[in-house]
Amino acid sequence: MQTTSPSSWLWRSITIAILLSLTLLLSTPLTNSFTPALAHAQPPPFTDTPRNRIFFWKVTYSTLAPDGVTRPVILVNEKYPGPKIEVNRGDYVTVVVENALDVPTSFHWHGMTMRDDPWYDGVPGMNQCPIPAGTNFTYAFGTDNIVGTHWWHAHFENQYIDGLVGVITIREPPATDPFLHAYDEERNVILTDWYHQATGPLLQKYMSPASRGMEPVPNSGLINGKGSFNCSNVIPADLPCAPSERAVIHVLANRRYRLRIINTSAAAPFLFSVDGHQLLVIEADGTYLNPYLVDSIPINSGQRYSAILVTNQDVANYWMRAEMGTECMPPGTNLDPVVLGEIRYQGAGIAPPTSVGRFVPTSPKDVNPAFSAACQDLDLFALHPLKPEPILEPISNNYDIKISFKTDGQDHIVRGYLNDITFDGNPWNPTIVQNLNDAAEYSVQEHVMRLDRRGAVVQIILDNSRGGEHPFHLHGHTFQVVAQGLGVYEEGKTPINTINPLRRDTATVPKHGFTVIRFKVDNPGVWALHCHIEWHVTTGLVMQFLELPDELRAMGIPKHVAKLCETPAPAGFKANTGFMPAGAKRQAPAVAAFANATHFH
Ligand SMILES: *[C@@H]1O[C@H](CO)[C@@H](O)[C@H](O)[C@H]1NC(C)=O
Ligand SMILES: *[C@@H]1O[C@H](CO)[C@@H](O)[C@H](O)[C@H]1NC(C)=O
Ligand SMILES: *[C@@H]1O[C@H](CO)[C@@H](O)[C@H](O)[C@H]1NC(C)=O
Ligand SMILES: *[C@@H]1O[C@H](CO)[C@@H](O)[C@H](O)[C@H]1NC(C)=O
Ligand SMILES: [Cu+2]
Repeated sequence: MQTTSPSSWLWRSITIAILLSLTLLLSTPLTNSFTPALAHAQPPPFTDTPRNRIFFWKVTYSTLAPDGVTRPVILVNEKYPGPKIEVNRGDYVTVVVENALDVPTSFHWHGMTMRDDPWYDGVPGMNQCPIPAGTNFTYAFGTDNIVGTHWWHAHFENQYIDGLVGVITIREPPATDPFLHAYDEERNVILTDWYHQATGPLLQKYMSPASRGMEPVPNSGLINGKGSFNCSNVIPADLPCAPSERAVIHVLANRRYRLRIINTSAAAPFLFSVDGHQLLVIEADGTYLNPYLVDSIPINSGQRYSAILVTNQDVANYWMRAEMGTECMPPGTNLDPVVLGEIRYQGAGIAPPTSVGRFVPTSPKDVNPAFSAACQDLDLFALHPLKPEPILEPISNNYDIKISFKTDGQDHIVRGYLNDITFDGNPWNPTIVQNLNDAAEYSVQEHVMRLDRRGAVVQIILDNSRGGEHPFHLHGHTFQVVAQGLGVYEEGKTPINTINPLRRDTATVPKHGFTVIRFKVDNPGVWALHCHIEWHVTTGLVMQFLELPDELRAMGIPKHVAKLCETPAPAGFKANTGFMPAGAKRQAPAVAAFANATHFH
């Protein structure tokens, strides 16, 4: 077992900082020139006392042509990607959302554990009722013990595919930042797949017998909200299309850039690389790592990595490549699977790069078996947190979750199942509110698992031996990834990562494989476990943990959160299925059950 003493942690941090600055820099002199034009907006200064940081967001319909093709979108403050939340660890974040749409919405803060703030996790039917059209709602959450690269996105129906996404960066105070001296500047690299149609029609087609469960295939991909689609290939041909510019990241030679790489895809996994350069991975989903050098990074929907790019090559322009894992996706006819952006060295001019491919290792010691097969994460056994923690044991609750897709034979629509349950909750009757009522009875399809004992260790075996890949995300926790592989997990036989396993919040369950995660019961709330392929959320690949229900009940619920549930489901929304397309069965929302609850504060 590894030590976790603070002195060891400090020692490791210092060693790594020194090693990084030496190994990365000695070969090339550091230039001290500073070009104001390249400087990004300054992050908030560090303060001794945490601050409340307030953001005002207006959610509206708009139109946008990020890859040249004009389409309807939904935006926050008219921005795509949406406004960035950048705060210091320990700050309190307040987001005032003005919903100027004619439909409800809600927001989830992916990577925030929402300790003490479980009502603001943003999942209708679990933690809140949707924010009604034309009203305001305020989210508020703390960031104690959280650092790194995260993101926010809408969690109502499939609105995030239509543009409701953005970055959350929680900065580490310099005094404790192990990588403070490992990089000079930072840049965001936001990757996404992109559709030329709004989600509504795509969803209607997907949730019909005709799709036979084939997910809508994206048309292109974007880096930092920019792409360049070939207008000759637009379908239908009369969609407005004009040439557009790719994302450009400006850099100076001989500097070190922390790239915060975030995959906000609805469907496609990407392989990210920069021609001619290697990448030193230092963070996964908010967990600092022992630095790990790779040529490319597979990054699945919902996942984040920070990697240091050293601009030690010839002064020139280089392609950034985000290659969609088409072998992990249904076949598409109108897809450009390689999304390009530019790394532009200062002094290299503006001609497009002529670089032709990913970094090619020249010596065997540079060869990094980054991932063992297509549609998988970076090698689990090669990534270890910088601050070691022992594997969680002994296991108190073991869940074997089988992932499958099938039709129920009634309507011939293919749906996703976790242990033969396809999720079907009521957004207007959330679990957190039902829990206030001691006699709450959850339906089978709400798929609620109770975790009653504080300190218990939960193991979840995600068994996907029969299907395609799924990036699974757990709300409210970072989990340990103790095993991942192909075939079927066998207790006692399959090797598990017992030494300082990776901790993150989104892990890929490989095609025809398994992933095993563990976490400790210590955070009262209602936490979704779901596939982050947004189409699979719609089709039922979702379940929920009701964690420490008694403590949660004693916490009550803020008045303005409870008030959300007083507005009935608008016409056209099927109140008992948050995740189904509009227009199906209609049903009144179940608000009466908690109308008189006494716990509201
Ligand atoms: C919502 O907030 C905005 C901006 O803060 C304000 O102008 C507007 O009046 C508010 N709307 C409602 C319905 O309270
Ligand atoms: C765009 O697509 C057309 C038709 O497939 C092709 O002929 C043309 O070369 C493409 N243009 C570019 C810039 O790739
Ligand atoms: C992002 O996630 C999607 C969905 O799993 C995946 O298809 C795509 O390849 C990922 N992108 C990157 C850059 O890994
Ligand atoms: C709430 O309490 C009031 C007064 O006690 C009662 O008249 C009403 O029927 C109650 N509503 C529900 C939904 O139980
Ligand atoms: Cu999935």
